[in-house]
Amino acid sequence: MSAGLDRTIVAVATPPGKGAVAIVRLSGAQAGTIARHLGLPERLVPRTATLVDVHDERGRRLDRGLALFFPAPHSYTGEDLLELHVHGSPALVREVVRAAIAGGARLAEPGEFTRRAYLNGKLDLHAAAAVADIVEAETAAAVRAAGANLGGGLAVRVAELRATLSEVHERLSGAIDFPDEVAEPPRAELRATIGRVLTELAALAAEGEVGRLVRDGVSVAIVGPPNAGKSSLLNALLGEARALVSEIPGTTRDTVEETIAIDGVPIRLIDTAGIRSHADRLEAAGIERSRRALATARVALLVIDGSIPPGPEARALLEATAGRARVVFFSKADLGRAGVAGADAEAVIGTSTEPATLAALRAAIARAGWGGERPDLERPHLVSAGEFEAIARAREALALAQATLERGDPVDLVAGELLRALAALGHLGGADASEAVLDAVFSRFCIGK
Ligand SMILES: Nc1nc2c(ncn2[C@@H]2O[C@H](COP(=O)(O)OP(=O)(O)OP(=O)(O)O)[C@@H](O)[C@H]2O)c(=O)[nH]1
Ligand SMILES: [Mg+2]
Repeated sequence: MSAGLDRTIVAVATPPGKGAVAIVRLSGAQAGTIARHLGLPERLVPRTATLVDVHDERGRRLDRGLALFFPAPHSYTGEDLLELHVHGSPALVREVVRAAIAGGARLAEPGEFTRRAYLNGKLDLHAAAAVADIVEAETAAAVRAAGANLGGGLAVRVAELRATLSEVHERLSGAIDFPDEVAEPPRAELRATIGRVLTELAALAAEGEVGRLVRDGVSVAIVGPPNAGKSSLLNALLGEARALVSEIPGTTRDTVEETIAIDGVPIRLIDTAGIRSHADRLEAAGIERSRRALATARVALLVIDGSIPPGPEARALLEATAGRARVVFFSKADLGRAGVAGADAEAVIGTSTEPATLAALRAAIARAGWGGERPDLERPHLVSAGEFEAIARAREALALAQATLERGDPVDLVAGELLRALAALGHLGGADASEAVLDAVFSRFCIGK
C-alpha cells in the first residue's frame, strides 16, 4: 500500500448516516489545490475555522460550511490536511467527496490517514494501534485503557529497560575485550539488575493481558439442562426481559447473545438451548449450537436446578467442564436444595431474582474470566501481537542470561543474550516494522481514520 503515498487522499471522517455535521478530510500535497477546485478561498488561514462555500467541479454550490487547513508538517498526518465541516447529509457528503476526486484526490484506504501519520513520524505504531482501540472501545474502561496508550508512555518504559540492559552489556563487553584491564562485574550485581528488568517485563506482559481482556472481552456460555433457569439468569444479569422464559422445557431453541460489563470488562453472555438427549430435530439442532458455544466460550456458566437431584445431563456437564474456567450456579434455591449436596465451595447457590445471588455470580464470572482482580489500566500497556512477541523474546533471552550467570558459565554467553533482548525490545513501537505488520495494524481501521 506504500504505492500512491504521493497522491492526496480524501475520505469522510464521520460515521455514515444523517447528522448535524459531517467531516470530509483531505491529506496530501494537493490538498490546497483541490480546495481551490472546490471553490474555497485562495489563502486559508492555517488552523483557523473559516466559513466557506463548497462547490462541485462545475462550480455549483453544494453547501456552506467550515474549512480548517493544517499545513504540513503540523497536522495529524504530517501532510497538508484540509477538513471540511459540512451538513451531515449522506448525499451531500458523497458529492463533496466526488468533487474532491474530480479535483485530483483519490479515496483513502482504511486507516490510511493514521498510516501516513505513522510514516511521517507523527506517532509510533503503538499509539497508532491505540487510535484503533479507542474508536472500537465498548466500555469506559476500554476507553481509558486505549487513552493510556495514546501518549508515548510505553516507549518511555521500554527505553528505560533498554538503557539498563545496554549499560550492563557495555560493562560486560569491556571485561570481555580487555580482560587484563577491566574487571568482570560482580555476578550477583548482574543478576540483580537483570532480575529487575525481568520483573518489569513480566509486569508489562501481565498488564498487556488485562488490556487484551478489556479490549476483546470475555465470552460466557450459559449452559445446562432444559428448564434450569438459564434464560431467567440472562435476563436478570441484563436487567431486562431479553430472552423468552417459560415453564416448558426446551423454550430456548437458538443462542441469544447480549453484552454486559463487569469491572469494565465487556462480557458476552450467550444463552443457549437446554442440553438433553431426547429432543426433536429442531431442538437437537439448537443443542448442537449450545455445545459449540460451550466449546468456544472462555467461561462456562453452568446452570443446574438446585431444588431437585441432578439428572444425567447435569452430571455429565459438571464432569465435562471440571477442568476449565467455569462458574456453577445451582438455581431455584427458593424451591429447595435437594440438588446441591456435594456442590463444591466455589458454586453459587441462589435465585436469579435476588441481587445478592447476581452479585455473587458477577464476582464468580470475574474470578473465572480473569482471576477477579479489578483491571488497572491507567498505565500504557502492550497492544499488538508483535509487542507481546517482542516482550516474550526479551524475557526468554534474559532468563537464559540469568541461568548462564547462575551456572558460572563465561560471561560472553550472557553478553550475547543481552544483545538478543535488546534487539527484541528495539522492535517495540514498530521502529522498523514490515509492510505486513503495518497492514495488520491498519486493516483494523475504518475508512477516514
Ligand atoms: N422458583 C423459581 N423459578 C425459577 C427460577 N429460575 C427460573 N425459574 C422458572 O423456571 C422456568 C424455566 O426458566 P427458563 O429461564 O426459561 O429456563 P431455561 O434454562 O432457559 O430453559 P430452556 O430454555 O427450556 O432450556 C420458568 O418458569 C422460570 O420462571 C428460580 O430461581 N426460582
Ligand atoms: Mg431458555
